[in-house]
Amino acid sequence: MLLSKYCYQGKERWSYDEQLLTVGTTLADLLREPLRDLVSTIESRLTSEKIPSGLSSVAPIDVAQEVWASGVTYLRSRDARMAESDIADVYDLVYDADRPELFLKALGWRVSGHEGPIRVRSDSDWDVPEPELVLVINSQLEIVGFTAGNDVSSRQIEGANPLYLPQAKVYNGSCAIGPGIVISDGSQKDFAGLPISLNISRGETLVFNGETDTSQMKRSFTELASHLGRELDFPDGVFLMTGTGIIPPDDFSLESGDSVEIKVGQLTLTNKVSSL
Ligand code: DO4
Ligand code: MG
Repeated sequence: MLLSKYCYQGKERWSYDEQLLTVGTTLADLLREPLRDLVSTIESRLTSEKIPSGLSSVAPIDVAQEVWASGVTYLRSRDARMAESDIADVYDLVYDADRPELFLKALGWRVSGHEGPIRVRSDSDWDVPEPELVLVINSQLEIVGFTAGNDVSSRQIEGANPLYLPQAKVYNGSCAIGPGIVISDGSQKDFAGLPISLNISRGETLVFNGETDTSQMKRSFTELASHLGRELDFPDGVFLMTGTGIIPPDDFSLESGDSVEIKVGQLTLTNKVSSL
């Protein structure tokens, strides 16, 4: 079942599959509920209004949620970071450490949705998309669903010095999620072995494609969520990107106009690199 968000008649409206939820329903209203009550809470807010055809979804997040991210959770990411940096040890150490790398990626209002713009920084010339499964976590730190995400990053800036991580990761157009949130059935089996793929097209030409799946991750999703919530409360819920296992070759860099398609399980998130 898919929870999505639309802008309809000047109002933000959440929907569950084909039906709109009541005006005024926020994601926080849903993420304050325990997972066992989530579906009944959603159903209690269903209206008889269907999503009008032709309406495009927006990022399935509100201003009340933050997007956090995990890094170096796949061997492929550890190897790429070690290759791009003169200070390779930090990545090797964090890959094996008990404590994961976690960083604040975006506030809800900064996030692009499906078919929204993404960007590369004007002061960087080595930039990549990072296709990631994004956990949706409630106020009780339960994983209630997932969406697809793009942790657009500057390899040049992070490679120059790991202390530049916030500048490599956090800038206008660096975070996209969507198109909607797949609600968990509570068993976690809906997250196991999920395929993830990345296709990058330049005009009509496919310039990169790669695949992985979530079984390649070094850490478990519950481990990442519990580390995030150790000393931070999320009364309105939070999103957590779980790291990339797909990295284009070192001579590849994103360009304006490139179209980036990320698939995570049944979800497809597409974004174009804007020139603005
Ligand atoms: O330390 C860099 C972060 C790496 C990252 O974002 C990832 O592995 O996905
Ligand atoms: Mg990442």
